[in-house]
Amino acid sequence: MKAFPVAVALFLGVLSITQAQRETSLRVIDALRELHPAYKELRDVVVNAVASAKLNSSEVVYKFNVDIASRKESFMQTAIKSEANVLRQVDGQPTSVDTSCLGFLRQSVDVNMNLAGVSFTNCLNNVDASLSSEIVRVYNELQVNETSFVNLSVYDVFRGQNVFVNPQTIVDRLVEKLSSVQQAPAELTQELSQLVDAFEGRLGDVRAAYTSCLTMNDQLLQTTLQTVLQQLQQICLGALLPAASTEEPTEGTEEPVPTDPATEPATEVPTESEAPPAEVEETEVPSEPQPEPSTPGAAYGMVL
Ligand SMILES: *[C@@H]1O[C@H](CO)[C@@H](O)[C@H](O)[C@H]1NC(C)=O
Ligand SMILES: *[C@@H]1O[C@H](CO)[C@@H](O)[C@H](O)[C@H]1NC(C)=O
Ligand SMILES: CC(=O)N[C@H]1CO[C@H](CO)[C@@H](O)[C@@H]1O
Repeated sequence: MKAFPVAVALFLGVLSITQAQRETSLRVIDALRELHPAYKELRDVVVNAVASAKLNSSEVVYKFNVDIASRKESFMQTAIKSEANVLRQVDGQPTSVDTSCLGFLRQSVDVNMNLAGVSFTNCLNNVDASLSSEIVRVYNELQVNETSFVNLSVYDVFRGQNVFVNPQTIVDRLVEKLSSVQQAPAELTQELSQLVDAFEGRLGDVRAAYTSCLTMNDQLLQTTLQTVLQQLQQICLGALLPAASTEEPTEGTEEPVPTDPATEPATEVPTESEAPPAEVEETEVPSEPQPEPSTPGAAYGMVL
């Protein structure tokens, strides 16, 4: 009968040590429960930040495309107006001027407009290639960052540990993890907006290259059209008419749409609505032959 209380006391002692140990093991689960919302929040923040960065780059692409279209339009209008101007001179010559000579000039104007059309397409092809590769690049960058952030494992703290043997170590690691998880988002957001800004900057370069491509081609066109006017006088023995006074005399200085005044094309851009530029967006391929080759100027008579 004497041994019994001792045995009981021993048993209770073992029991209480074991129970304390088990309490700590259960605290691991509490710590884990605390970590879960923090992780969820991190994932949400990352997903939102990445989505926001993607939306922002999408917006950048949209503005870029709008801008490219309006630059193209203004250069096209300049070309069309210049053509109309030269044809006005050619068509306005008195009957004493050799009509076949004038016909050659019309053909020359026509050919050079077609060449300008080729150049518009070439400039745009460069834009297309650059834009595609820039989009691929920025999406890759955004993808990389997303995975590298979300990859943080919740459960790697258990690796090499036993939840019943050394629970406190696990709890400590979880607490440490919690604080690192809570610090992550701020720097992520910053990194992402830097990526988007860099993307926008690179597209700015593409746009500048496009504008200078158009400008160079426009100068070529203007030169050839000037040559036609000289040929009109020198070869066809015509005389230049006085400057057009009947059409759009004053409004010509108004700026058209382009959004970015700093990099404006240096051409004087006609705002008005002479017929064509409704089908402006697409890359027109001007190679198909004119339907009526015998009277090349006829189609342009209406433009005047
Ligand atoms: C992603 O997970 C792997 C496997 O657990 C790990 O080796 C790597 O360090 C983790 N990367 C990051 C950024 O956490
Ligand atoms: C996206 O644009 C919004 C509004 O301009 C800005 O507040 C946000 O920081 C941008 N996000 C990123 C990741 O660039
Ligand atoms: C936080 C992070 O992973 N940032 C990376 C985003 O992607 C760029 C380009 O791949 C890396 O240089 C950054 O380290």
